[in-house]
Amino acid sequence: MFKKILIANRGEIALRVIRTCREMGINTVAVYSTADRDSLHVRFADEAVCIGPPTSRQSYLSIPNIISAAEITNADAIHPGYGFLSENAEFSRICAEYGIKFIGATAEQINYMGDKATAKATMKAAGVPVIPGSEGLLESVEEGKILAKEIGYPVIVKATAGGGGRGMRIIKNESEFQKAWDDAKMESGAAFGNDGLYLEKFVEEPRHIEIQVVGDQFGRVCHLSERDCSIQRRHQKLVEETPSPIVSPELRERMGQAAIKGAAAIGYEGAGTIEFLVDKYGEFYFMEMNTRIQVEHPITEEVTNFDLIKEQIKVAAGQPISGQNYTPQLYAMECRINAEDPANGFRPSPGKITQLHFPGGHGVRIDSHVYAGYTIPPNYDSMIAKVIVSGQSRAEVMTRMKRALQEFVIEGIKTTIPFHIRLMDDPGFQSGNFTTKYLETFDFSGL
Ligand code: MV4
Repeated sequence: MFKKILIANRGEIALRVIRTCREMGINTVAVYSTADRDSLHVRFADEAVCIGPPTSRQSYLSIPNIISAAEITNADAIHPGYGFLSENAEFSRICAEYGIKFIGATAEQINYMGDKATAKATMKAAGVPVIPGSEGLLESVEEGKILAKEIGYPVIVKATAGGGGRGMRIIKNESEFQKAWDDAKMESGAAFGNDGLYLEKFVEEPRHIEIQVVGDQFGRVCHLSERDCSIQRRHQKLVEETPSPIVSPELRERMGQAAIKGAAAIGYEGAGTIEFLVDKYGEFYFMEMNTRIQVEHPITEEVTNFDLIKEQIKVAAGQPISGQNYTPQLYAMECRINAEDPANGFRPSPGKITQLHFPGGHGVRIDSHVYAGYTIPPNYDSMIAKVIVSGQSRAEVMTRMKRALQEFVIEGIKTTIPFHIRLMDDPGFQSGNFTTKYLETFDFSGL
């Protein structure tokens, strides 16, 4: 087992990793930018190293600074959390070169899954359902138009280097094709330095449902059921829940087996997520694979009674997983609390938290790094807490979530709490019958 893990991240996920390390008897090294001097991850870790100024590029994204911190503290592994360097192939490769275990995917796997057209081809070859479309990249607009006519409009062109909704264009008919193509090419070239595009049938009003998998060094992969992440705004998830209101035991089994096949095909080790779109007919299609721990992992932890960070660390250290797939017995939901003003376009609201009281009680878990008197720096993402609630039914979880959100006291900044309270009371959300477009027509006024 590792003796010392460096956590190459900040905020709640850095704390989350430190907590599990403590329980496992593993020493921890925090790294921090000068903006995070007063952060809890710095105080809770056994050691802390300053890695640069507030700008992410010069601190949490600086590979030389982080490797230096690992070297001087003699860390034998690095946990990257999510975001920052968690899916950076170069960082994974350099860690391996320095004999530091990267608790995440290999450089090869990251490159494979980071190129969406390659990922799709790999999954298709493994027998995972994919959305009808081009075989690999499109060579020309003409090829795209011919294919679109064949599969039928609407279609979508996507940047192979994209993901998370960047570099895509929906095309409703042939007259729109040229402009959409040019725009997507321009945008992806500028954003990713790679303007390769592929084409798919556009799936209208889908659900976003992802399967959590864990693989070990012995080639075993198991799945821990699904998370429904359809409640999003501009590709930012706001609420996640498990089990999904629309996933039957039979669909769960098929999606779980597909996810296992996909992960096994690339020899995946550690925790990963296979994202699917589910259409209105209940057909599911591979979308992307995330080779990291995700923000929403706690809902899976609550219903499975598994510590996913512990599983990541154990697997990275060469220990086997139990190899049991999981059937849900409980319900869990997560609301992301962001320092944003939901009544004003979710405008960031950094600043000092003057008063703070977290909710508690049965079935309530708070993962957060903030405290009364803490100043939220403007440099990083605006998530300040996750309220995770579990219970015996979806109705109980929603009631409990509303109760917990009403107990939450936070002053000095605006947060997304009023939005979440309104959502818990919303008949459309309560019905469980919603798609990824749900928030496009939601009333955010007066929150
Ligand atoms: C799609 C799609 C419909 N049809 N692909 C958005 C993020 C990126 N991972 C892929 N995305 C989509 N791909 C086809 N063929 C609709 C989306 C999409 C979406 C997917 C999941 C959750 C929210 C979404 C919001 C807008 C578009």
